[in-house]
Amino acid sequence: MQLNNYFGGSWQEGEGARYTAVLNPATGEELAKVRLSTKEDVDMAVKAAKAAQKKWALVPAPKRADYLYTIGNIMKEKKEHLSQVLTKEMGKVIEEARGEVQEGIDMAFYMAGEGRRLFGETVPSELQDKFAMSVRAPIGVVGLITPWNFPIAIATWKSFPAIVAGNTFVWKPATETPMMAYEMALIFEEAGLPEGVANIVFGSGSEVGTAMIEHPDIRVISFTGSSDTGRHVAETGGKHLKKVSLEMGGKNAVIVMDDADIDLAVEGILWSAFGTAGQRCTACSRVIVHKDVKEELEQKLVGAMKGLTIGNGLDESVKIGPVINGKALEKIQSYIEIGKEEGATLLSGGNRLTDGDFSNGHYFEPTLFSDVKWDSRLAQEEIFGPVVSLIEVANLEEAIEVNNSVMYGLSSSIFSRDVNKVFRAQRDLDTGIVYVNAGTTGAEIHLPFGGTKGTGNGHRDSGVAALDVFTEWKSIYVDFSGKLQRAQIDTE
Ligand code: UN1
Repeated sequence: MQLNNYFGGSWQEGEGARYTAVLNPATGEELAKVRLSTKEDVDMAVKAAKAAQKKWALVPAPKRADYLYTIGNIMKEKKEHLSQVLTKEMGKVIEEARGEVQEGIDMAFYMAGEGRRLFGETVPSELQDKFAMSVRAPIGVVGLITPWNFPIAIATWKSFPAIVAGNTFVWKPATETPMMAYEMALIFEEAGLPEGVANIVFGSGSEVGTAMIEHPDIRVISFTGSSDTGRHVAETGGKHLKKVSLEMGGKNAVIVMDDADIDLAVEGILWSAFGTAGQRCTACSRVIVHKDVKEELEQKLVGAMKGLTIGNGLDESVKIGPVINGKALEKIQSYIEIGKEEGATLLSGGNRLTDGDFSNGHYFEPTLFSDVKWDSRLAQEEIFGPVVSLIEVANLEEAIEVNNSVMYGLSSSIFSRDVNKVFRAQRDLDTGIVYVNAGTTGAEIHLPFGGTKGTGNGHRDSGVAALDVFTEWKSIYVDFSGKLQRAQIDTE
């Protein structure tokens, strides 16, 4: 199978194009070849998007939304197929793949509902016989750059609000997960989405991503990915005066207080730290624990971790799948060494799995370090793998301070039965998402998703906030007095 650019409603075969292999991270099997697009390809995709945009913007929003209802229904019908492809391509276990596809379906119906809202504002004018309002206007052609860890959900977070708001888009999915983009293109076609509304290019961030950001006809870049790439997107976007929305890393913590339900906390930590093999921006990678319950938590966590089955995510009994590729494995391994050098205690895991069935995939044991210093590299840097650091604290104030000590601010959580502690924590934890008595993952699509500090640049995916990225506020004054009235001028 060969995956090609998709624009103007058709697949672009292209002579002499370069391709790279898409590999199943669980088995090493080649699933497809994906085209490495060029700057010229980006230009053609933008042309197709631009040619379609004016007409698309004139389609009334409730009618644009009808396409999203159809898309959501097709995704529902294809849910199992999409989940299977997702697990094969990305590695996450099938139960989580189904969850991710569901997230996309939810987004389709949620944003379809926005087609009948897209609320603006009417406000009184300071002049008599003058009407003032602000409406959300489409922006034009928007660029979407999405990561491999949530190849379908994050694509829907960006493309569906773009569609309902009257934009057309050029989308560059991660090179590791182009098959999900191919599947989405098939769904767009089946739904009858007009040609040129959805356009897809593949390839590297440095070549294709940069060409998108620099393209004069792309007005918005919505990016989710690593902090390093995000910084480049912001710099290049800034130079070209683009509206840039960034969603980047996390170093999310679960706080466990001395009055917490420890068994519940263990479940929350396991799910949010080791689900998706720790490859979520929202993954728990620090546990900040009150000293009085540290030992109990350690024992229970180590015990529970032994019960986590590792393997190919297509097997329903498997809880932890592979990580995405060899490079990710190397990075994780390097942090194991860093942790040891920094004097942390390795309580469980720490190794790559290479025997038998594991030999062709990229498997890493769930790993728990304890006695980690809050300011060590292990506790401060994003690892993006199944590695958790336990940090001991003496009280809530210290827990909050440690939580806030990292450069990121995506998600945080507190386990406590004390309502005063919980309310103090939700106010003082400096993250865009806070959970009480639940792990750090599992955000729902109708609430804003994003983080403070180094996680982003103030924009949000999901929820009604996503529309702020994909619309421009337009203020309109209608004077029906029949004479020239001047604001701010004292005419008395
Ligand atoms: C991500 O890891 O980038 O909140 C997205 C969650 C999921 C989305 C994660 N709903 O964990």
